[in-house]
Amino acid sequence: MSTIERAEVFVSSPGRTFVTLRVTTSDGVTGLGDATLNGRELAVAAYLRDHVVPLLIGRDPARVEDMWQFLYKGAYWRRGPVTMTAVSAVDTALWDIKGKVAGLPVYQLLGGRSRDGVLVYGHASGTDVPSLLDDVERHLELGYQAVRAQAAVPGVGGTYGVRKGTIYEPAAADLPEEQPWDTEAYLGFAPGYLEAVRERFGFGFHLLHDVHHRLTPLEAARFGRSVEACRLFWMEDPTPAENQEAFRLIRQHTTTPIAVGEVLNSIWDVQHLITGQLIDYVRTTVAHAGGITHLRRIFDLAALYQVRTGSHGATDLSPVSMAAAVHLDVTVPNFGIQEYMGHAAETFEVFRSGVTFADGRLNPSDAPGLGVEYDEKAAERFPYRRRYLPVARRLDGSVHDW
Ligand code: GCO
Ligand code: MG
Repeated sequence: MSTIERAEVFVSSPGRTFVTLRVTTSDGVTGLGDATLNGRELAVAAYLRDHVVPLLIGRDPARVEDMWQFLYKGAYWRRGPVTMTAVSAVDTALWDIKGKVAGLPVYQLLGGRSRDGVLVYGHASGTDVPSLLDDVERHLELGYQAVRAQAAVPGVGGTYGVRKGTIYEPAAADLPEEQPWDTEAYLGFAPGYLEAVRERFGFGFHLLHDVHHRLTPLEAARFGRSVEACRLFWMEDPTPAENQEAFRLIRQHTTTPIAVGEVLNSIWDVQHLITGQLIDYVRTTVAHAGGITHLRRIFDLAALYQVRTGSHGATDLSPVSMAAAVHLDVTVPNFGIQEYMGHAAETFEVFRSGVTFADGRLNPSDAPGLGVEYDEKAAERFPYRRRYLPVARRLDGSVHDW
């Protein structure tokens, strides 16, 4: 029997920080997992190195489900982003190994294709409305069939979702930047630019918008209603999801679809949102919600309630989890859309991914496993650099949801 011989944790910052797990079997087969938790990367690296890697050695890499149960139930302390990101990395690496051993791409192990490609949405943003419109145009020219639109709110410095360089990356400073937030200014401004996008480019593509947990349920209801004529594909994270009943209030007032889940990490965290039909799209990801094994379970629960998938795919998900996401997305019956922000050029010096983009869709590679390689030597050129997500403060100085 082949056993797990080695598991290594790599931390590097090619463009942004990534934590990568590489598992090697006694037959010399390797598997990769993404263990990146934006701004808390080293906690997951330590969880893996100190508490998980010693448990893997000598075990059967083929027992993917059993390993998930062993790490999840065996820790006693359940759920939470650090634990679940670590479990995800191991699970993803074992699926990669299983595919390589079988000589099949992971999507074939998951039941094969349900669709020809994975619809993605790209990120258009602007420091003002004209630059947002230019960026929407650029995305449409690149072939995107779905575009998220965000513009800086006048007078509100550092609005989330607005790109500074070529790639949007909110974790930009060594210590958290503290940015002002004004809800009334946002509510007075955002519906207008979404209307401007529809006015200029029409309805022949999907339009999305991320509220980034900034509103109260009633404000979110007002926002959702005010943009109904724009026929959004979704409004994302309209209010924080700790109090899930809050979404019922939003729903009672608007038909704008709701997407939630990028910060949630287990089926129990989304159970009420799904079974109560309080959301339309579930945004949990491979990297943060327990790997392919657990995410598939979440998606199956969602299918029972006509909730579709819309996984997080920001720059803080490495090409390893993007590849895993695409393998899963191409198979699930209730797929909705996949976020695709792309990565900086340096990231691809370290990760070689076989995922391809054409006509607004992603496709997994047909190489055995996930089809991603990690270049350890190249990674050494990009030592770890600490970076934190910003913190938002209301005009009176108190902390707001970021
Ligand atoms: C999204 C997100 C991100 C997050 C980031 C936090 O919808 O893609 O909201 O941009 O802010 O992933 O780590
Ligand atoms: Mg978001």
